[in-house]
Parts: sequence; C-alpha cells; structure tokens
Amino acid sequence: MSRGYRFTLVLALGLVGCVQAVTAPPPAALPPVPVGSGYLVGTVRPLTLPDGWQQEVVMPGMTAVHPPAGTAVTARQTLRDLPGVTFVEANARMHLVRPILETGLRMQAEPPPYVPNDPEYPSQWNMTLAGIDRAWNLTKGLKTLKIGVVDSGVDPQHPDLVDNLLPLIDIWKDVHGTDKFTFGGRAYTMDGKDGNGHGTHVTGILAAAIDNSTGVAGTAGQVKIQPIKATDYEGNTDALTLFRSVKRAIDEGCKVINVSIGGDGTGDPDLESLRTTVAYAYTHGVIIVAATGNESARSRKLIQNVTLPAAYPGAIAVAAVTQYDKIAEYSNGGPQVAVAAPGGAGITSEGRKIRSTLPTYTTYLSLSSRLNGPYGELAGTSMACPHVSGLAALLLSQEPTLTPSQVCRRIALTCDDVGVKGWDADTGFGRINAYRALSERVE
Ligand SMILES: [Ca+2]
Ligand SMILES: [Ca+2]
Repeated sequence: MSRGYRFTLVLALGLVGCVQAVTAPPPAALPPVPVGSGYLVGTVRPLTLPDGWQQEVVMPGMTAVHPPAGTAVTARQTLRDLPGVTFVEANARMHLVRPILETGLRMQAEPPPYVPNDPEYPSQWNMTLAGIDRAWNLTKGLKTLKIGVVDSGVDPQHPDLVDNLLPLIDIWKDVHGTDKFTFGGRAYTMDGKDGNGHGTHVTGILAAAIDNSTGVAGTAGQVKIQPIKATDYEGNTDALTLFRSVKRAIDEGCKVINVSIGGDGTGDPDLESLRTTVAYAYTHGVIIVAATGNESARSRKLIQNVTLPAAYPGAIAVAAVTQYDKIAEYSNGGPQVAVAAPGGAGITSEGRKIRSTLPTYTTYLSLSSRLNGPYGELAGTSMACPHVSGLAALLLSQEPTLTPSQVCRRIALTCDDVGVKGWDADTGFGRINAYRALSERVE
C-alpha cells in the first residue's frame, strides 16, 4: 500500500509540474495607458524599478515602463542609470499610413437635407434639385456679405425680405426720372420700390429670410441684399443705366451682382459698353451672374443666342432647367453658357414654376398678369440666375478670400452633368449642385 501511495504521490507531483508548465501566467501586462505614454527600455536582465513604477516585459530584451505621474522629466535618466539597460526610448506616437486621396472624391456620405421652418418651403422643389438644401448644413450665408441685385427694384417692406435688405438705390430715377404708369384710370408711382414684381421675385430666390417661420427660404437666406433699381415698371432699361447700376453695386461693396437682365434681341448683337461693364466688375473682384435669356422655343427647334451681358467673358451665364432636370423650353443657348439652374416650367409638361416673394402692393405684374403677392410662381432664366448668385454667396460666406475665378471654377466644376454628356451649349457644365460646390475640393 505504501509503495503504491508514494508512487501515486510522485506521479501527482509530476502532473502538477506539467500543468504549471502549460498554464503559467504570462508576464504582467500594464493597465490601460494613454497613447504615446511611457518608455521602451532595452534590457539584458530583469529591471529593479523604484516603488510605483510599472513594467511589462514586451519581449525578451525589451520592457515597457510607466513611471508614476510627475516623474516624466527625470524618468528617462533614472532608467538609463539602471544596471543592464541598453537603450531608453519614449513610446513614439504613430499612425496608419494615410491613403493618398484624389481631389474631388466624395469620401463621406452626403448629409440629410436641411429642412427650414418656412411654411411655403415644401413647394420649393428647386432647393432640393440644386443641392441647396444639403448645402444649408454647411452655411446659410454670412450676415455681413453684400450681394447686389440689379433689377426692377424690390418691395422694401416685404416681411420675408426686410431683414436682409439694405436701402434700395434707385438708379432708374437718377438716369430717367420718375417711374409711373396709369392702369384702369388710376395712377401708380413706383419710385424707390419695385414697380414690376420681377426684382422682388429674384431677390426672394436669392435671399428670402430662411428659418423665420415666414413664406419661403432663399438660397443664401442670411446675406445682405443691396437692391439697385435699374428698370422701369415694365422692365425697360438701357446699357448706360445698367453700367451705372453695376458700378454703384461695386462701389457699395457687393461681391456678387445678380443681373437677370438682357437685350431684347432687336439691338446690336455686340455692345462694347456691356463687355466693358462685365470686365470692370471682374477686375474689381466682383462676380456678375447673368441670365441667358428666355427667347427660345425648343419644342419648335428655335434656340436663340445667349443674351447680353451674360455672353461676355467674366459673367457666369446661367441657363434654366425644369423640375425634371431637363433644359427648359425657353432657355437660350450657345458657347457662352456656363451652368444651368432651376428656372421652372415654360410649358405645362415641364412641371412647376419657381415659388418666391412678390410685392405686397399693386404692381405692373399684378395688374397685367394677376400675379399678386406676397408669394407667387414665375419661370425663366431670370429665376435660374439667383440660385447661382446665391451659391456664389454661400461659397464666399464659407471662404471669403476666394477670387471670382475660383468661385466660377467651384460652381462650374461641381455641377451634375445633365443633357448631352459633358459640357453642352444648352446647360454648360451642368445643373449646379450647391452641396458639392461647398464640400468638394476643386483646384
Ligand atoms: Ca422665410
Ligand atoms: Ca451636359
């Protein structure tokens, strides 16, 4: 029995030894520590460290050491002075090798559309089509940025515009005298305000106050608008009035000027004065955004040339697309077209028009077309144009030092291609995409 017992005991001890060899605990690991903290120490023998210091044998010959807080200044020297230490290194910070990314690639998912609280916003399909709703996640415009609207004037008291309006400058009156007409035996005087309705509609697309629980939302609904009245109640003007209006807008400090004005197609096809006007703005660091004109009837294969001043170098010539992202029936075309933007339907099959602000008082438009304010729908390249002026304003709000040529490139090179593949004479580089313009790098 006793032999048997000893044998069993020896066998048992042997088993214990085997179990210990297989399941011996690994060297103590350090508790979680901040990235880049501590030291790596070369060792030829186990380290004997001061109290409170922690160590982990990383591999034979190298130990990670964490001195207590407060000893960082002297820790390296303390470690160097220990017997058997071959090197001491701070635990260097490192990073994944960053992939080289192509410019213009969309690396992040687009944000969801921003939905403002303006009650008429659900009818503004144009803001979604042009990526403006997603752009509002990035900026809604700088309150100190001045944008010029050279047009028929504006309703200076419109409740959805008044917060963004500077006092109207009436160049029409300076050049041509009072703006008045008689309708149905009644006289109307329109000095100092929009006598037509066109300018108020354009201004709303560009900068109706956003998120004010009122009416519609403008593309750049927080910037300041400098309204310049350059036409009479019918929309008539001339090159001299236009030049004086543009110059005044520049003198007032406007960085972008919306010109939804064109020749009537009956005049000189080349006006040196208007070419000079656009060049003057460009050399003063100001961007002219102009409509290509509405004289075409594409369903009958009649396509008119880009009007003036949109056709001149330095202006961004804006064509119009419909709700369905197709070139609009009326939109003029040609080699000068830069981009397209929502202009709305010219014929019934093209979808809806563009909803915006209209004057709160009687105008030539309300009398002649029964289009009454304070909100209503119009279509045309005049309506497309302020989407692009508004986008230029958003770009300058995000990056105030951009030059006119940089703004033009951003807008053109981030368009979504529409119509014929690549640049085409109907839609230029394509329909603007405000979110892409604000979020993609374009060199
Ligand atoms: Ca509003
Ligand atoms: Ca195209």
